[in-house]
Amino acid sequence: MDNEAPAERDLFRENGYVVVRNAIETGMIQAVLGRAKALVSQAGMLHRRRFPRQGSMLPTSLTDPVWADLITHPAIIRAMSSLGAEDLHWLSGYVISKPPHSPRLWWHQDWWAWQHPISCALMPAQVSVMIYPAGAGELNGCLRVIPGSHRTRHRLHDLLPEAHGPEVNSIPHHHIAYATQPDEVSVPVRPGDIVLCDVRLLHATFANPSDGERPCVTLWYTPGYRYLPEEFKQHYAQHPCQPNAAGLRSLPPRLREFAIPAAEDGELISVELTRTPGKILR
Ligand SMILES: O=C(O)CCC(=O)C(=O)O
Repeated sequence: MDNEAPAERDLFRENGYVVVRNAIETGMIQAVLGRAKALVSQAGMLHRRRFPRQGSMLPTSLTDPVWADLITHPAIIRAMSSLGAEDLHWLSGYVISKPPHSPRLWWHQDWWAWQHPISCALMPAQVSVMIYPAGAGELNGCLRVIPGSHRTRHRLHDLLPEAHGPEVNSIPHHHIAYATQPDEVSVPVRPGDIVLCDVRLLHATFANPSDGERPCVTLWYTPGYRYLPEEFKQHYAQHPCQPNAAGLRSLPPRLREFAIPAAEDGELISVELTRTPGKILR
């Protein structure tokens, strides 16, 4: 992997995503699949109906042994360092289980501070790692991405509703937010593969017309915590997936170092949430 690092990094910088094949061993993938299925089976109908296209948004945490092993998995850390991560911390993570017979997920990107100059950095403030423990293909809802859209304006940027905003689930099915794009690339994966995505990348999924769930675990990391502006550090420290102060103290040191350090006492600086890129993205 070390010899490949520059190639991985160049691909990630250019396309906004990279796939690492066979990164996670079968035993770990089986544990992840079991844990994801258990969480989904416990989730009530109300939760699942809130996410008709994703299927669920069930939080993971560093205090759960399976999630802790996945979050700190050596293959993920290696992949992140090959992209240039210098001070890696885990932000959050969710089980997103796309239900049988569910429609496409809309095109969106997940960055939330487009007003800030950090939005133009070569290395994003956040990188997601997506693991599909049962695999995923075009016939059961795998990922679609628009390479390069993390740093270059795309016509969709001016046409999409706010990602994860209140109206996004009620856009009509013929809206461009679901449409096949001439420059899209599909990302089929096998169970041990991992997909690393720049938070700014436009992505969507195929529909899942199959009879089975298509589980995904999305883990969010910040690759350069020490370089983040103070208000971003404070924002991340308050994320509900992060352990509280007592939980943080109870973690073994190898896990604690992956958490976001608790915010220091003092004035809290608020961060504006701007989910749609303005002129900053050319
Ligand atoms: O389900 C997937 O494969 C991706 C989900 C996603 O992009 C999201 O929920 O923001």
